[in-house]
Amino acid sequence: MKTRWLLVAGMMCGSQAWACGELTTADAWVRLAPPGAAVMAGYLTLSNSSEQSVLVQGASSADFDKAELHSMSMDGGVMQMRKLELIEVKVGQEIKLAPGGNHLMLIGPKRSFKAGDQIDVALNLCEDEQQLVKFTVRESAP
Ligand SMILES: [Cu+2]
Repeated sequence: MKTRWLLVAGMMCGSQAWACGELTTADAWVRLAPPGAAVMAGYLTLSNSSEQSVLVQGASSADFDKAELHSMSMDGGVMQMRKLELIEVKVGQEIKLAPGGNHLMLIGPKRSFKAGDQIDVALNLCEDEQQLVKFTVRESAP
């Protein structure tokens, strides 16, 4: 009995990994930061018009030491940021990462940026898929 359950669980995991949906991204931008800033914040709109939900499990960029998904909230008048392990984009759902809310935290820039520069970011989706998104460096939201 126990063996059979393990087998079923294994098959379900397998089909889930295979059935990762696709994301459409829009308005991907990174806020221009003063020279020497340790972090930069990226924003974009994620929408899922596929047949399967999509888990965004983090991100990476060759231009930064690391990238994390963060939430932002007011806690007793103090702005708090927390690392999110994942963001789920359900079928038909649109999720905006925007100033004051969820964002992509780009940590440890490896070069300097000016407005108009492009930053390539790979979003880690589902088990082991990646989607490349081009962010534009801007002084304010598009
Ligand atoms: Cu952050």
